Amino acid sequence: MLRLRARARSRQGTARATLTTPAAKFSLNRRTGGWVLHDAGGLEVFRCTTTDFTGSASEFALRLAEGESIFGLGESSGPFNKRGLIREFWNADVLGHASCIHPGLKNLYVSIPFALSLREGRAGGLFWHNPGRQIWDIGCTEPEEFRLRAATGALDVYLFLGPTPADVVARFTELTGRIPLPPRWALGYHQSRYGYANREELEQIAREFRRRKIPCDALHLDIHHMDGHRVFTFGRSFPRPREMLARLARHGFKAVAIVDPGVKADPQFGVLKRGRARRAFVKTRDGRRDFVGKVWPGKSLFPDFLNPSVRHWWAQEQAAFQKLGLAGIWNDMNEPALFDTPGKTLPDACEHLNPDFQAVAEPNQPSQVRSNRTSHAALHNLYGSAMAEASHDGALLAAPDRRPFVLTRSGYAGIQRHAAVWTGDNSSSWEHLAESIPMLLNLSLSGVAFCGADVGGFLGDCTGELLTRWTQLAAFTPFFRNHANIDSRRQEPWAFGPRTEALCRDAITLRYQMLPYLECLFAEARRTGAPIMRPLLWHHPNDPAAVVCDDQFLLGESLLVAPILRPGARARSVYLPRGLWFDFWSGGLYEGGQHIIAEAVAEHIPVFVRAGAAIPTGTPRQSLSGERDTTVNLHVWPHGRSQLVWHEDDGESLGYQRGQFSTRQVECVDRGTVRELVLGQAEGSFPSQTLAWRVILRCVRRNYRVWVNGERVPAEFDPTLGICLFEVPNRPVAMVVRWR
Ligand code: MIG
Repeated sequence: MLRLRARARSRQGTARATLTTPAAKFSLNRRTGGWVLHDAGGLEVFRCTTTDFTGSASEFALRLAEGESIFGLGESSGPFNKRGLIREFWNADVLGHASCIHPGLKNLYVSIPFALSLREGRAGGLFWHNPGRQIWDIGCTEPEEFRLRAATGALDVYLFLGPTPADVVARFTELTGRIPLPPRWALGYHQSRYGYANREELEQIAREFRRRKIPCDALHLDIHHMDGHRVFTFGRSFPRPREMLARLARHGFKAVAIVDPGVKADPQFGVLKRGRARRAFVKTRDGRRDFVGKVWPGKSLFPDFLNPSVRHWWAQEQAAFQKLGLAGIWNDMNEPALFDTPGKTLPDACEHLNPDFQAVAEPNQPSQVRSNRTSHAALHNLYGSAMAEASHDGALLAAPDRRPFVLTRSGYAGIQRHAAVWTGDNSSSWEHLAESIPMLLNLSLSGVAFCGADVGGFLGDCTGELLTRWTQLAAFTPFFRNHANIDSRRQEPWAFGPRTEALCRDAITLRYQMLPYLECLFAEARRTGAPIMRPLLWHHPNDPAAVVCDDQFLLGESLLVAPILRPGARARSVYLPRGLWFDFWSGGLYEGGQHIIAEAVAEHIPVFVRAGAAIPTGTPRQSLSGERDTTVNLHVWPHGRSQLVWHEDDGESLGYQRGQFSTRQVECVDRGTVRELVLGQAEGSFPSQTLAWRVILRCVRRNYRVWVNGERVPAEFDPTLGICLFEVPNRPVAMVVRWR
């Protein structure tokens, strides 16, 4: 609302106040606290019927229009459309959160009180910036009423205009921030397990990947590496960690170590001593004593990450640890999760002294948290985000020009600025495989573009078929990590025999081939806030069948992924939105705007390509460290047009933040008999490493004559593959490639 005021004409009568901008009109009834937001066309975006800020809690209610759907809300289990449900924002450790195990589960590890409303193809957004407990009754009690309540704190609400979902999310992420570019290796495949118990086991896993030629870039160290669960340590089962990490690095493996917030209450422990000396820990309700609670290390103290000097101290501690050769940090239990308190987190009355935390990215927002003393209850949902920010800072202290990789379980709106998010303890079940799709789509719509679920499922025992289908799906999700619980059966790609291994290898290899496309999508997410993994409604908000679709997703604009979600499935129904689509595997052409039946072969899941797409791909490799490709494949599909921003940078330094990247528009134009690929002039100061484009015209039946800026180049036709292939030297000038 404040943002609206900045450019608005306002009129304040006694009973009504209105704000008018070229884009919208907001009118407030001061007697009832009700308000209405209309867009420029006079259409209602939100109507608030009552507002109540008497007392310490605040509350307001919106009217739900007929056919209105509500998406976003950060991380949640259950259906994609949240209308009809009650959701709570209170970060908590929930074991096995699939809705079949926990029907009606209301809260999870990440709280993002942001709603994307969609009605008749028009989107609007709402964010209630308040990190205390919130309860949203989204048409559950009253089918046409969306009631929002917070237990503490201010009524600090932001409204975002569409008309498209992309407009809303662009504005929401303008406020809360967009993802930084991850290091390139982090886009590869990660392998984890709770826990690789010792150095030999970890090194054996690394050897197996290389021996079996399964691409892998990262190995995760769960709590077993520590000395008695003391944070930032390596215990005796991982001797000479520096040498171990260097050795893994030589074989192309980055190591990511878990870091939980609890600091063991061991008076001899350096981290504890230094933290105490700095008064770094969350206090009990009287504000004088350090709060002590139980978690993995036993009795533990909890760093007060909401305080900037504590974040700085933690960053230093982490940097010293990371300098051993750790490429990434994995923040777990940072809701924070406690074992023995009634609420399984810090008690509400615990005190934070001098909290000062910029929860939203936009400077000069009045909503920044700042005071002398605040109860934990008022700030609870920020604890995870504040820890992730400290971790991100720590990574930068350890290596000032290297892109941090931080993975977090807990967070609040804006978490994407500091960490990737994984969806915590799911289970090895088909239900949870299916549920990971709406979960990741809603997280993505809430600004968290870099997200993923534990591949294969965390709790329980996976099967070869489930692992295969999960790996085939997750190869198309932004964060791609296989992880399993301590008492689950082994879940590495080879754990279920050679057939599963081969299928998983193929899926992971395909991921590596897709890397250039993925990099473009990450760059787009950074530039505009657009999710990498998108619901169909992102590009088809006016198509009711696309809007409800929660068992398929788009990877960028061009790929439609329709995973196999049932054991033994021989086929599945796939909804293709309007337009023409190609079967990615067979090249078959389909008319969209209908459901089709796709065959479910074991080798891959159904994937479709939008007609006219251009998809850059690379050579498969075992890991992403090392030289990048000098030739980029550009697969061009017929019968349509498309646009993509090609992005290139060094993949590891922060140079891109200083403008050291290069981009160019890649446009496919269909002029009937003549087709064109227009490569815009390269922009930006990063010298392109690409020497040539290998253009692959897909689904063609004959050879073509090809011109690059008017000059003929030779092309080759492969009738069995149905492709026509030619090379275009990569020059920074604009190029028009034409074929007929
Ligand atoms: O109490 O570190 O979600 O990924 O393997 C469980 C052990 C603590 C929970 C995480 C999971 C991790 C596990 N952790």
